[in-house]
Amino acid sequence: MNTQMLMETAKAMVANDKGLLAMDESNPTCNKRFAALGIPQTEEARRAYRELIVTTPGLAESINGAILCDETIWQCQDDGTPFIKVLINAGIIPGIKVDLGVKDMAGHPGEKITEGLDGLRERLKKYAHIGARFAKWRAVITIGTGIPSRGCIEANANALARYAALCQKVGLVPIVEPEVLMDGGHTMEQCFEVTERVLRTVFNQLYNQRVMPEGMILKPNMVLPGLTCPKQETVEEVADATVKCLLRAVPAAVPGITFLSGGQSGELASARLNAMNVRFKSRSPWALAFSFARAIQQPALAIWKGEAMNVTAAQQALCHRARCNAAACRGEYEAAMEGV
Ligand code: 5MM
Repeated sequence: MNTQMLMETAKAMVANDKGLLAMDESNPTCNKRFAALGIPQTEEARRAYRELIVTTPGLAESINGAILCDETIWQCQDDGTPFIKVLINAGIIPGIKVDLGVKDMAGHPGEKITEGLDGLRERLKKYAHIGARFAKWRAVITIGTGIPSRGCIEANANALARYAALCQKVGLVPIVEPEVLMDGGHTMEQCFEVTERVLRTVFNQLYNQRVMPEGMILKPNMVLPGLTCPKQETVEEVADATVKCLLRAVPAAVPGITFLSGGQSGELASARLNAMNVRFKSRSPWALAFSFARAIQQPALAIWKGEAMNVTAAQQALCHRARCNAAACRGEYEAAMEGV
């Protein structure tokens, strides 16, 4: 394991108050987003959309790294240049989503387990060989009646830790993504309790599997009330609860925390991340940054609609959301930035 290289890559992923762009939707997820906007669900449409993203002028001013999926990492832009090379030339570190998706967990009604450990070490070597510098694996935890169960949390945490250990062995920085879903009517307090329990279990497992915390990135959910909970806390209350929960469970040796957006609107995700940095940046042990997919991409996708003539406007929208989130990493985002 090249510990120095892992530490340098992890630091670079959250350096200079910038974050990560998640563009790693699996084909079914990408197709779902396309279908909602009437965009054809073809390999060529997905390639054209990803070309729009990676060729966005100025993206590297706000984004340190981009997470690709397996289909995208082997694709090229129109002139034949591989996307991975386009990103590296732009100064953006390429990474790869390596889990094989979530499946119903046997014996655990309503709960999910992430698959993809079989054959992972060979796949990781191939990705590292073509230039990927980090990887990502997502586990999904649902809050509901009697769930999450201990069995579900422990199995997912163990898979995350085994994935992370394999990544570090081949020199890839693992992004560890345990997502407590926003769906449901649970309170913010319930989300806090579950998120703390999940993170403590994940870091125990990471320790057991000898994962070096300095050479990884955590991608958690923010601590939020469920989408249908009648009480929706303020931006500041969410920021306080999220950082309090992370301070309890995440070692200070981890260089960066890059949040997922999980279905929040772009504006709310930026505002909440901003509030965390306004209130805690000077005393936070880790960089507090972003690794959003929908909260960066959604406006651009809605403008593009699969039409070549909309590419420039869509790229401007993408760049705008990326800039808003970089401003949030500095604690300088304000609502007035929207609508510009
Ligand atoms: C939670 O999803 C991750 C962050 O995206 P949002 O900011 O939109 O919540 C995202 O990286 C996700 O893991 C990928 O989109 C891949 O998901 P699928 O389900 O397509 O594998």
